[in-house]
Amino acid sequence: MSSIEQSVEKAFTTMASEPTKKVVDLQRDIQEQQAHQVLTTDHGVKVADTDNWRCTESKKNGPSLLEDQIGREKIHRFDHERIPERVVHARGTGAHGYFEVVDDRASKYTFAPVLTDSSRKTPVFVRFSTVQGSRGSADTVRDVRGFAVKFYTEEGNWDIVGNDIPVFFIQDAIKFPDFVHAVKPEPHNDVPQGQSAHNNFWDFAGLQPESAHMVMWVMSDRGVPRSFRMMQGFGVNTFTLLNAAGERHFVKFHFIPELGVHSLLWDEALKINGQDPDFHRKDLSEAIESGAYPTWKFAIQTIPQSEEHKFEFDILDATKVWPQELVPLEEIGKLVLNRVVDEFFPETEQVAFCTSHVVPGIGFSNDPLLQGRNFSYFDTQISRLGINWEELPINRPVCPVLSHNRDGKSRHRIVKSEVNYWPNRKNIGCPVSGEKGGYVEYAEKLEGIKQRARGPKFQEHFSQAQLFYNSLAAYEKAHLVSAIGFELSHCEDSVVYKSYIDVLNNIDFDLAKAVAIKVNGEVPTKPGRANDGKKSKGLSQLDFLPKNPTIVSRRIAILISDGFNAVEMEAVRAALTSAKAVCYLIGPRRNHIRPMAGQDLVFADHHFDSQRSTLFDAIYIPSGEEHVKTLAKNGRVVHWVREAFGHCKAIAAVGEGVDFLRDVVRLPGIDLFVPSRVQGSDEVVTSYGVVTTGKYSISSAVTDALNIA
Ligand code: HDD
Repeated sequence: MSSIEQSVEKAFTTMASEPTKKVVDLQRDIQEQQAHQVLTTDHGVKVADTDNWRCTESKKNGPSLLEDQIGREKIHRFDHERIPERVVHARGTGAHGYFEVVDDRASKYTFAPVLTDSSRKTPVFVRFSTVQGSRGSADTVRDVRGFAVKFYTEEGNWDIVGNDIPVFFIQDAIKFPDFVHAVKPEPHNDVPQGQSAHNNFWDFAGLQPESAHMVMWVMSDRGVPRSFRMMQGFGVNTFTLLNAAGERHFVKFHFIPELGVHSLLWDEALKINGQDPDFHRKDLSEAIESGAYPTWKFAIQTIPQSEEHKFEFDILDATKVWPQELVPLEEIGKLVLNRVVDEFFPETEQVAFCTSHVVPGIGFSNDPLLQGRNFSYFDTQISRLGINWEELPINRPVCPVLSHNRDGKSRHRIVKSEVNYWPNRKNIGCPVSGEKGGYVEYAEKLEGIKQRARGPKFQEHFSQAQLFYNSLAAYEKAHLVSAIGFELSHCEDSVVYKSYIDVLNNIDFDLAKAVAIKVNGEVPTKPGRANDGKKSKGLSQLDFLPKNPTIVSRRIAILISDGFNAVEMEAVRAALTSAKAVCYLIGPRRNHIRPMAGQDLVFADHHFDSQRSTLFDAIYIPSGEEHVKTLAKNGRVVHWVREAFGHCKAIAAVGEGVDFLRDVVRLPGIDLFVPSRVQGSDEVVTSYGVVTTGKYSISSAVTDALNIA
């Protein structure tokens, strides 16, 4: 065994925090650059001057010479740095991690060791993305989020190319180019970027009512996640599992975040787009680097082959969920992300997923969306990365690869063999039976007429859109009305915004009326379709509040200025930090801030103008008379606190900080809730937006820190 193979072998059996087999595999290609290392050309010759193009008589401004091969190489390489961005999901970020089986009950359904062998730790690479915007667009736009997982299994790579929403806009892959053209910037002016609030998207959605269910999800709070770490992931399409007895089940894949499912408010999302367009990608890497590893439960829903037709909806229709009441979730695994990439381009940009990449024990269904996807992904990688894209370090499997496929542009692998075909006299690269691990497709009986048509159950588009709407909490419904109202208000063609009201009226009469009033639509006088009042579990985000709410990795701003109480602040900060929240001191300048007399200087991490309340989950205002007077005179700080209050964030204040808070947020109709008293006389005031926004109060950590009775 070579030393690389030995380290690869070792890595596969190591513990959670140690590198996975894939991470070790990538070491072959990683070049650690050292300080004072010498610059060379790409052909390895040391470079003497990288700043001046060779020219004649430089002092007299002579022309640059074509002969300068060092200058030419530098420009050649630069000219070709960009590759085509992904036609959708161009904006994204990724991380490494692993997948583990926590319950081997899936062996009832599949013989795939990745889903059944609890002794395995399968390396994964996950890429999260937005759909509509280009590579440079902002993170917190209203959009679907991609949730693509590459499992580097011992049986080959398996990709779940999913989203944070369990259904899709269309039922048949042949509609994908129409849908994408409609949602992307319009052809005549290339507007808008990173949003669906425009004529063409809503025009298409109105005329293609199968999108109604997915539109409801994207317009709900799901469209503006607080973090990639706080979203669900869904395989969306119906796949199949095959067990050792040769029995087949239909399956849907789910990832459920341990932190719960949380969203931004739309106002926050809009502002963060400008304040920090990289908000989500930074959030992911900061969490991983601080050891707060994002973790998801992995669950499956299964339906035996014999029960395919037992449901009101078609289980192969990607615009439908399988309600949990009918098909319960079974938790079988855990996904953990524990390592950021070393270099963005070769890893996150060059990673390429294919729904067609499955391993023995996992297969496809006749879901017409999936069938088309199975063609599209491989195809798009050829134009994005070239035919040998599977040899790129991030894409190559960790198990042995031997095929008779050869050549093509940018072939990396060097294969030492006299034969590249089958059958051959040396028996190299021979196919093997299913018993020996060969991928054998399920033998499925088919009969019928070849035609361009969809099954009868594919014709019904509104019942599950209604189920979703009915299952939302009142505040979630209100957010949804505002979101559709926002989007339709950005459509200038009245045909578009007026006609979508008809679609909404097929979902819910009150919803249609509320939106129509907002956007100048025709207010309906009777429901387009009765609302049957049915609800289902697992659709509202409130169903995903974690059992043990946590402030781990939550960002907390501590507002300080000269004369603040540093001793008290340090006590609170220590409590918050030990609860693994991330605290930032925000002051009038990024420099030393002078606390109360006798206390040591404290260095502020940022100044009030450089950050905004929207970038934090909670605020804490320490005590200190002079400090509070300074804060009160600063309009930016007053805005900070009012804005945080308006966004229902947890706000803690102590001593004079409480008076300041009262003055600042004393708005008509809003009463502050004063939950408890600090031992002695100081009060802690917390505004509770917890339930309505899914944000957690920092009050328990503050309570502990200040030893509140
Ligand atoms: Fe797709 C990318 C998810 C339908 C064609 N898709 C892409 C990515 C995700 C999804 C997460 C980004 C992968 C990455 O990070 O590199 N797509 C979905 C889901 C769908 C779906 C959940 C519905 C169930 N997609 C879909 C259809 C087609 C495509 C029906 C075409 C017929 N998707 C593509 C693509 C992309 C892509 C054009 C662009 C970049 C890429 O594949 O690698 O081929």
